Amino acid sequence: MSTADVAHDDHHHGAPTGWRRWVFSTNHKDIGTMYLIFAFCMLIFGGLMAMAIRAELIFPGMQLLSPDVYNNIVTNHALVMIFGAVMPAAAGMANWMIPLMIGAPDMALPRLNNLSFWLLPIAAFTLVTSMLAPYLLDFGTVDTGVNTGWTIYPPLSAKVGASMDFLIFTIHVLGISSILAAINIIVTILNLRAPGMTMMKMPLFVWTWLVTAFLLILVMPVLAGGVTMLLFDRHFGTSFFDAAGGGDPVLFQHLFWFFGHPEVYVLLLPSIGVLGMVIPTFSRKPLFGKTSLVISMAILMVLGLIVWAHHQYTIGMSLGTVTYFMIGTILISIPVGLMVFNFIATMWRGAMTFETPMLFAIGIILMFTFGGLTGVMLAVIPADMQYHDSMFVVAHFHYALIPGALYGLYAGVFFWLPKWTGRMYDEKLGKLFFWTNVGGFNLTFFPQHFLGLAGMPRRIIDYNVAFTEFNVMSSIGSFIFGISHILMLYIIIKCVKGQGEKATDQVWEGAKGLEWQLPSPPPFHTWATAPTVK
Ligand code: CU1
Repeated sequence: MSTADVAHDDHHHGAPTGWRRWVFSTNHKDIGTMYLIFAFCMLIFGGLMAMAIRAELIFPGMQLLSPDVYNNIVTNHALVMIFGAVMPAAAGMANWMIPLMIGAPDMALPRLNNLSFWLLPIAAFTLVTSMLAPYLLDFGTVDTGVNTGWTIYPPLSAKVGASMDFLIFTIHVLGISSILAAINIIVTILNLRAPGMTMMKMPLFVWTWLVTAFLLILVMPVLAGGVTMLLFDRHFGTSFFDAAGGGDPVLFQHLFWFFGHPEVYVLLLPSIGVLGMVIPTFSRKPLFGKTSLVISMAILMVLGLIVWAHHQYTIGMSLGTVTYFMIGTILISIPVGLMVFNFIATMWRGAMTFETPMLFAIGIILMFTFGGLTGVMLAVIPADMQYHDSMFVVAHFHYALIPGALYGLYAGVFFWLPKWTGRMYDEKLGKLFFWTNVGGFNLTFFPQHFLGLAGMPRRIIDYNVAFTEFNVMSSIGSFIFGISHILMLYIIIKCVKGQGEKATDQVWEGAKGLEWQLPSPPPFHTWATAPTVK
């Protein structure tokens, strides 16, 4: 039996049905689907929190929230989007596509795969418990909710009530889930490739996930260690981060950002992998310089691990130290610039068409590059002394992460929806979604650059009346941006329900002749013709 035949046997031999099919699933497609559904729910949850933030900030003064509730929402918006929406959505795509792309029958460790997913709803539950702790629990402490921001720096995080303990537990569970999923992906890629599928023949999406998985294994334990030390400081009498006991709160910042900076690449790289599939397809040309893309990624990974303290220029490091971190950070623009160049060179003189996935892909190149340029601004020490903790930083990282991570995932959803559901999505609605979403996004975050440069601090519920106009624009943009996702949900539901025209085996005519991105067994059409989800 060839690997292709095995792949079609997913649901034979008494595989569980009904709810058992999902709860006990060891099938990579079903688990991938659950990841994607979970991620979309978290996207809506995190998005509603973002809209609450923007509703509060639409005018100066306090209209809706108290400062503690506002800070609690700011913290959890970030955590939910990063750990609940982007990472699980990327993991869902990895589950669906990696075995198919390398000709494997399933993930290498299917039961571990099941565990990795089902830890997520548990983490979501403890995260919501943490959010509601101030209202539900009384452990003899005055609990404000986690009002520290997602970076949970001590000494403030050492003083928060029980909600902080729930959050630390949530981070532990999320960390276990990510590490297990990363191990599974690495083992699958290294051991389960079909004969003839050499490493350099692997599609870029598989490569990006291999690098992402290694990054996760390298940095998640550091975050877990950091929050464990914080837990010990809080309850077991240690003083890792307490100056009064001989500790140093800045140590936590180092541990956090040793995780936090590579985490940006964890969010980013799977989307770069989607670009590597989408741009050649709609340019009708092979990917330009795939080897150099893989090498760039390796360089990006190494550099990404040694630049963390650019988030901490203001803590009073020596001039030599900050200079090192500045130069390292600016060096990152070389591999990233090379990637952008490769994608543009792929499009160059191609027979391009502009279906929804391609619109998002081009949007990523334009807007993510813009976010990269403000990143270079922030990397420059004297400039950062001015921009630090301002709305400029908020604008910068949303330009990096929404195009860089979210739009790559949207491109992937529209690119692969026909494969997943067997139906073509409504192209007109897809384009409408793209334009409303991109319009809303830019209206939300572009004005925030000016707010930051003018001195509006981030993470503060109120602001000077001089900042009103740009905040009104930003809030209106965020409502357009948020509401546009109802359209995305509608488009997806239509496909899942089997409405719309049937997808062909090929789906994208532009993928014809691009065998380089397809494994020999199984051929492109076999994994399309046996979708698990009807
Ligand atoms: Cu960073």
